[in-house]
Amino acid sequence: MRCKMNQNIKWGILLSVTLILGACSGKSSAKKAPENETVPSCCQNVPSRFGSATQKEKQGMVHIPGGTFMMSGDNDQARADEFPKHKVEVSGFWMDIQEVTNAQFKEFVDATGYITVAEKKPDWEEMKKQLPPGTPKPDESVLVAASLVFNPPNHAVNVNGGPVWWNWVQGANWKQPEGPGSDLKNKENYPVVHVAWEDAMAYCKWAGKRLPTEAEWEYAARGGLSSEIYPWGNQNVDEGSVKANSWQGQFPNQNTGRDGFYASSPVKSFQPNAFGLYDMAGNVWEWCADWYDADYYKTVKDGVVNPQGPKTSYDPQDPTVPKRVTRGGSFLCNDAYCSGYRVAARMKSSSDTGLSHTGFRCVADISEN
Ligand SMILES: [Ca+2]
Repeated sequence: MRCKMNQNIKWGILLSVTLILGACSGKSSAKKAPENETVPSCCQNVPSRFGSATQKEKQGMVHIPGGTFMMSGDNDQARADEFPKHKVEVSGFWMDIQEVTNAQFKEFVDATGYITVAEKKPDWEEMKKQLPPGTPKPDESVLVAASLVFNPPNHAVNVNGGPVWWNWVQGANWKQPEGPGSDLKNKENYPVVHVAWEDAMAYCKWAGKRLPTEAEWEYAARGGLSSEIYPWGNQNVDEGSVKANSWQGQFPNQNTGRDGFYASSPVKSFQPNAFGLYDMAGNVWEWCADWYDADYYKTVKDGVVNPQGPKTSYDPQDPTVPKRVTRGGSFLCNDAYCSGYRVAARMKSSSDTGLSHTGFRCVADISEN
């Protein structure tokens, strides 16, 4: 184990971790995870019935006009993986105006019988491929259907000392977001969470859509602005009118609730950006289609058209675990921790990870009309 952490969350973290802004130092010399080696493709696992779902109308989506923009970090909060700044051209596409809600995900599950990753017992043979060689098999009591639930400490902690605020909770999943005993009553319009990347891919395919590329996501989040820090411009998230669902106060033990929400919030609770997109900053992280590679931007040619991301994953903080990009930040973000609500801020998570602050939205190609 690279990180010192509570035994109870150790394996949950191993399955997933990646919220790790500054959590554990990693070895940058590790080899990249070979392409197609460990993470099963979502499309390989999705039964064919999903592919035959009726194409949804563009209801609930907005047309994002194509164009060019300068991708990546705009202020001194930008991290190394956000550079260099480079010109990107993106073709027009449709994008969901909101994060996929519990009600929408229920419609998908009701129609297909789909079972999410968090609802299945982990497969040790697959899991150990993402762990350092020789890692012993955990106790069977840990290898259970579970997901990571935010569990704030009642005292200040070193946010760079490891993500100690996550609990591996048996029975936590999209239907029981806080674990057994919790439900979705009065949360139909909240973003679905505890969905792994492959769950998000399956939903989008069923809906006749797809996950956005990282470039599409950032282009859309900027809402036509140029080199601004947030979807609304440059005013700090904690200044002026409430702009997004983030964490106000001292993370992770004190939340003033200035924005009205301790945890996630109903979609469309805050003003949209200029493209009409809600919650592109804060609320829940959103899966993108791309693999995450900390060095990817260094390999991209200026003026690249519709980049699809790297062919392999590489996270120097966690080099054995292939990861996908997440964007937009969550209700747990604040400037002292991750500032994930910046339009350029990149995050990553392993494909099989479910978390109580991660969801998604879909896009669709114009050509699919
Ligand atoms: Ca909040």
